Amino acid sequence: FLSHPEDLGIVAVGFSGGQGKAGVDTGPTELIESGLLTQVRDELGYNLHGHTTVDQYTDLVPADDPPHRGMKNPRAVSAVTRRIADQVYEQAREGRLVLTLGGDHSIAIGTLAGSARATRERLGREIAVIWVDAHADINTPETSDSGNVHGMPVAFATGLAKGDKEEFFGWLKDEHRVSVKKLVYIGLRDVDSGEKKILRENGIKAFSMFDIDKHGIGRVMEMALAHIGNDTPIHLSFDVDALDPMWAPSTGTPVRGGLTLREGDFICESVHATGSLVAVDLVEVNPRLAADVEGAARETIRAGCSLVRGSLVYEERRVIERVHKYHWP
Ligand code: HAR
Ligand code: MN
Ligand code: MN
Ligand code: MN
Repeated sequence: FLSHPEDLGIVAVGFSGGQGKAGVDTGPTELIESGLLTQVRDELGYNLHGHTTVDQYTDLVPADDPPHRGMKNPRAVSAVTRRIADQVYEQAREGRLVLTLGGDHSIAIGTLAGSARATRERLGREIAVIWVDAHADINTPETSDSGNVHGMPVAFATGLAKGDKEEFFGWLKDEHRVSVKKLVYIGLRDVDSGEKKILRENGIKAFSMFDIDKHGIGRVMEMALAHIGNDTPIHLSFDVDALDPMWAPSTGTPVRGGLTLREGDFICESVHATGSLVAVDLVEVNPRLAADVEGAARETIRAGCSLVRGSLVYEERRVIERVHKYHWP
């Protein structure tokens, strides 16, 4: 689906307003400073385009941003995700694979909007979404207990939650939306009761940690990709908290009993191997957290880099790459 598979459009999002913990806005800087993008360019052979310096979106964050329908920072998150949607769209419409580095997971409102719109315009196709996360992030403003928008992006992206005014996600139109029928979850283990109801009522495909234990990650990926169907453009949105805190301790809402790093890498590699990947998000890396654990931030960044690399490795280079990646950095 990519007209330039060797070209990568980068969107680096220094934004934390979808949740309450400072520091997740420094995630992309730390990932980039650890060498992620130079590795992607020099070792994986991609040409880099787009926003390789981190955008803080300070011009879009109002001084006063009281809650709306229970959502915290609603104007800021709406305005920032709207900008991200344009940034992703600009890269995706060139036929480039788009890599977005977050930032909290609210930013996926923008990344999905941008890639859904570009894929519709460019190919006349709907994207499928593979959402890898401990959480379902499908609360509506009304079902959310926290009011944190990073727990709501899937609801807005699918239209299960609708914006009202322009400044409260009213800018999201049908062209930005994704279908619940082409959405697949992997790694779930902390889902709110209101979210379980939404998943059930909409027949949304979800592979929890139970399913991964039962079938193994290989079979789960076969089933997940079969659900999407061959020959469908795929947007992979990877929340680093899908990994067990053993591998990714520095994240805002860690949940025990998660994926091993190898299972996470396998998910990314399997999606890449379909040849249908059009966009990847890596979110919720917060280097400020778990500071009491020796090397926590370094290990989390290392894990994040590994996931991104797994999703980008050219097929013909994979065998060599497998040897490389465990010796890097
Ligand atoms: N479900 C809870 C809420 O709505 C927690 C969401 C946590 N989300 C993330 N992203 N860390 O997956 O607030
Ligand atoms: Mn090119
Ligand atoms: Mn998430
Ligand atoms: Mn999560």
